[in-house]
Amino acid sequence: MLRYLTAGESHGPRLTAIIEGVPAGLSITAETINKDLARRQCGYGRGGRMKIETDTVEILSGVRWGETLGSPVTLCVINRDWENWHEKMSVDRAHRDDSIRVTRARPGHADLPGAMKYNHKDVRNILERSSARETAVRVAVGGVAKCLLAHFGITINGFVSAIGGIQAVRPDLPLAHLVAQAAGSELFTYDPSVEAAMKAHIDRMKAAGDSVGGVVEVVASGVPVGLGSHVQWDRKLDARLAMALMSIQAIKGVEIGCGFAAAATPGSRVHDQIYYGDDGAGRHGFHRRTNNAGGIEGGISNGEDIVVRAAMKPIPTLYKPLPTVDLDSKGAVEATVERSDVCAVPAAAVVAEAVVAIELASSFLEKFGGDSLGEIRRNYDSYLTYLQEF
Ligand code: EPS
Repeated sequence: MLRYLTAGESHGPRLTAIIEGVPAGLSITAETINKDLARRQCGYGRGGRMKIETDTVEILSGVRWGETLGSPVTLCVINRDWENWHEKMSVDRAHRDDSIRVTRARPGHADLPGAMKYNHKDVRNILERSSARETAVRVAVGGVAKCLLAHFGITINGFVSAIGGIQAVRPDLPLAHLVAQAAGSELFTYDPSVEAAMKAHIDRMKAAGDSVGGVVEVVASGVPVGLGSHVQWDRKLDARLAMALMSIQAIKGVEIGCGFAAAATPGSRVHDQIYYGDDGAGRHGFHRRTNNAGGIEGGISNGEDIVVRAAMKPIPTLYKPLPTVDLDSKGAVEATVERSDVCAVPAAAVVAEAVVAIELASSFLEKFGGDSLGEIRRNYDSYLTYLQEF
């Protein structure tokens, strides 16, 4: 099983993650991880911070001569903006300056509940850690997970499926086509017909000093039958994926497969019928011709693509701020305006890919676990042989 922690403030010197459970013998390079870090920085609707940063990962432990050792892997992403925050974010008491306290909590942000919980009279002490800047290093952790999964033919791809109520329709085309389409889209969407309308909506919201949410979709392909388990609540794969997705800043809803639509559809049209034989896509055995379950039944992967979606609320920092209450005076004021993005939904698609990859890699190691890649390969191959005979 993989486990990891992240540390770091948005305007501190760097973000750090320690991952434990990465098997020995896995090839990891910073270049592979950096491609995802660069994707996370893109997307229509991003703000000024992304012009300052060029996120790259530094691997500080657990890798020697390009391969993992089996020991904890430490990853680090530098915050270039730290240059502008040395004193304001200093660890040194001598730099304390109460005149720069933030006291006008933004509705929808962690500002007020965080300040009340941790007894801070400066909201910056909360917003620095609750910032979605933290997702940069989570994407780096996801990069390691993706490397592991790729060895076993598992790919993870994220898309934007809605922006501010404008719904993309997933074309009935092979996954590779959708991936290529999204890669060429500033909104990471697979539906070119709605892209102009989505951008126009973001522009309108920006002009109005407002912000925009949306929906991201992640498709994991090549996942074998049998990850997760029905036997205990915290071993269910869908439950784990939901928690991972929900842990991304600003995510307010998660669905697996047809999700909420299943509640309004008769069972005869929700449940994916089971067939045996050639599936027409080069696989032989049990398969389905529909995938309303999103690749998971009873908390167990069923061999179909895993399809999950997450709803992102609009970012709480509004350039036309909402009414709030000042922490000191308790008087009505306008919320603080921190530099922010109008829309970070495309970035959230990359982050969602990362957290799905981490959960799948963790479940994969739980099932086929071994200390080295070779040992996992032997376990996996013998499982595939067993499945063929099932
Ligand atoms: C982000 C960095 C942040 C924001 C955004 C995401 O940078 P800064 O606060 O310096 O502008 O752009 O974070 C938020 C929207 C938020 O509410 O915290 C990033 O690296 O993704």
